Amino acid sequence: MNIHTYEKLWLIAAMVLIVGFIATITYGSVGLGITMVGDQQDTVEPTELDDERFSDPRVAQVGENEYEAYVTAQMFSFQPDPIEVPEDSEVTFYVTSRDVIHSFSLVGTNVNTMVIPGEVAEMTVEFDEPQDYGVVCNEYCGPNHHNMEGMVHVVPEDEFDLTELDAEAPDEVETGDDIDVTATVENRLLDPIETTVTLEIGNETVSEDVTIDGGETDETTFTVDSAQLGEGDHEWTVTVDEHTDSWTVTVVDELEDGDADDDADDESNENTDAGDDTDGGENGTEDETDTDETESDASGGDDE
Ligand SMILES: [Cu+2]
Repeated sequence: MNIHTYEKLWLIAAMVLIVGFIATITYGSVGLGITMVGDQQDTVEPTELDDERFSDPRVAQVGENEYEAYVTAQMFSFQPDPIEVPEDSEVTFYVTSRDVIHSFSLVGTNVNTMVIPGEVAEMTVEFDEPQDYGVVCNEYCGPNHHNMEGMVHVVPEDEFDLTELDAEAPDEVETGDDIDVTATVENRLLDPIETTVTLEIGNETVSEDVTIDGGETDETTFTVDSAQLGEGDHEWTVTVDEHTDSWTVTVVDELEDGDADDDADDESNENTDAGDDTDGGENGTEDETDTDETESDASGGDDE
C-alpha cells in the first residue's frame, strides 16, 4: 500500500503531539511535587487549634538552617504577620485555617496551597536572598477577602532573631508599694543567646544581663519603689535588643475602696465613674481590656 508523503507527515506529527501531551501531564502530576493538602498530616479541630503548633503561630528553628513556621489563616488575616525568616534557609510551613477555606500563596513564586479547616497544609521552601514576599489568599472566603494579605520577610542573617519579649506591670499602685515589672523573654533559636533586659521608668534605667538557652524562656523581674517615682502616670519601657514593650503605671496616694470587687461590680463602678477622677482612670483601663476582648471575639467577622 502506498501512503502519500503528506499523509505520513501528518501521522508522525499527530503521534508526536500525543506523546508530548502524555509527557506534560505526567510531569505536571508527579514531577512538580504537587500533593493534596493533608495527605501526610493528622486532622486538627479548626475551632480550637489549641495544640502546641497553632495556639501560638510562630517561626521556630529546628536545624542549622532549618525552620518551621506555624501559620493560621482566618477571616481576614494570616498569623503571624509578618513571618520573618533568615536568608539561605529551608522553611517548612504548616498552615491551617480557623474558619473557612483560604489559601496561602507567596506572590510571584510557585509556593501556593489551599488552606482547609481541619487539615494542615505542609510546604518546604528554600529562601536564598533577602526579599519581601506578599502573601495572598486566593480562595474567596468572604466580603473582605480582597483585603486578606500577609508578608514573608526574608532578612539578612545578622538582622534575624527569634527573640520574643512580653513585659507586664500593674496598671495602678499605691505610693510606697513596690512596682514589679516582669519581662518574659523567649529564645526560639536552637543556640543560647546572651542579651540584656533593660527597664526604663521615670528617670531610672535598670538592666540585667541574661543568657537564655535555645528554646527556653527567661523571666526577669525588676522591682521599683513607687515612692521614688511620685504620684501620677509613669511610662515604662522594657527593651531587649530591638524589641520593646511599654505601658503606663499610675501611682496614686491611696487606692480607692472597692477595687477588689471591680470585676464583680462593674456597673456600679461605672456609675461612680463620672464624678471620680482617680477611679475613672482605673476603670478606663479596665474598660479597655473589656473592649479588646469583645473586639477579638468579633474579629472573625469584621477584621480588615
Ligand atoms: Cu480569602
